[in-house]
Amino acid sequence: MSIRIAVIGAGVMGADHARIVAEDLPGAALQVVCDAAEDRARRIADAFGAADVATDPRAVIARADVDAVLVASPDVTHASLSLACIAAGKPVLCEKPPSQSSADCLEVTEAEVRAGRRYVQVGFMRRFDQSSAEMKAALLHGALGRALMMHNFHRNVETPAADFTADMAITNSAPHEFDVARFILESDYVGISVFQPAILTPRVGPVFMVLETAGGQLVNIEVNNASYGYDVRGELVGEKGAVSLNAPSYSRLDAELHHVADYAADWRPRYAEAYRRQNKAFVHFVRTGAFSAIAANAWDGYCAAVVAEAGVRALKEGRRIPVEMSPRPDFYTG
Ligand code: ISE
Repeated sequence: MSIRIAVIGAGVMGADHARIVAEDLPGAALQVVCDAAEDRARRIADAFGAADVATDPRAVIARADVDAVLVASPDVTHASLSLACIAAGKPVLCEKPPSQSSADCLEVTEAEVRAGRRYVQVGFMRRFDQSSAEMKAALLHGALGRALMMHNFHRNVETPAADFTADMAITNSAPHEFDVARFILESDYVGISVFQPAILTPRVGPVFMVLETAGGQLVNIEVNNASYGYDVRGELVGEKGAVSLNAPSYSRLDAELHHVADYAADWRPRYAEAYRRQNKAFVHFVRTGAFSAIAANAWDGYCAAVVAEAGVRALKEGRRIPVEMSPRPDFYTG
């Protein structure tokens, strides 16, 4: 029998997840699309053949015909909806970040520890991206020697929201790098410094972060609204070599003394395969109870939120801020 999934939130990511569940996820069925705006839920439900629409997420989580939940509503709702899923005993794939408040993220981990089993997979999909997987493999297999530095560029075409601020570049965009660098280097962070160039356009200007890991590495991250295309790059530099991320590119136009490759307009095409793999890992978890070794769990969500909070302070106060985390519960080791 198919795993019946409710998608909560019918915005950009909710619509994309609904499409993946309906069209690209063997063993899963799109049961309900839920959004505060019923017409928006209806549009997505009709487009992808969902069995039902709803406007009350908590009622949806409680439904007997819903086996698992995918939360893609606004960031501020993620933690409370994840808690509702844990209380209802329903596995949840929650879009990142679980909350922009580390205290809320910690509450989610505590609820899971009390429940005594994993419920929450966090949507840090870059862990499932083939280029990131190959970066991690190169490090693990010794091709690089010890890792020293990781450079990251994260350029959006435009600000993801009209009211996007430099703080949100740190709390909404950079958590992807906080998480994937921590995943690849297998080390937590101990400090973060944040800079901005003195020349800033009225749009959110670049934010440049430098993080230190407990393992002694440096990680730098540029988050920027670059206009020309969605462009994520990364390079991991080790003692003996370096490995860079390549974006998938299926063609190149050569004409009139130029060679041209396209950029995506946002993250969905760039990470299409990563989203598919992530969602498949979630369905496997729901079916078997085995949490993916690659996927981010609630503790990983907490770690990214702590770093983001320190980053916001570092920007505001213009100084390095130590990253201080609660001790990791045994529940999340191994
Ligand atoms: C957005 O919320 C995402 O999660 C995208 O993956 C990221 O690239 C973008 O910067 C965020 O704003």
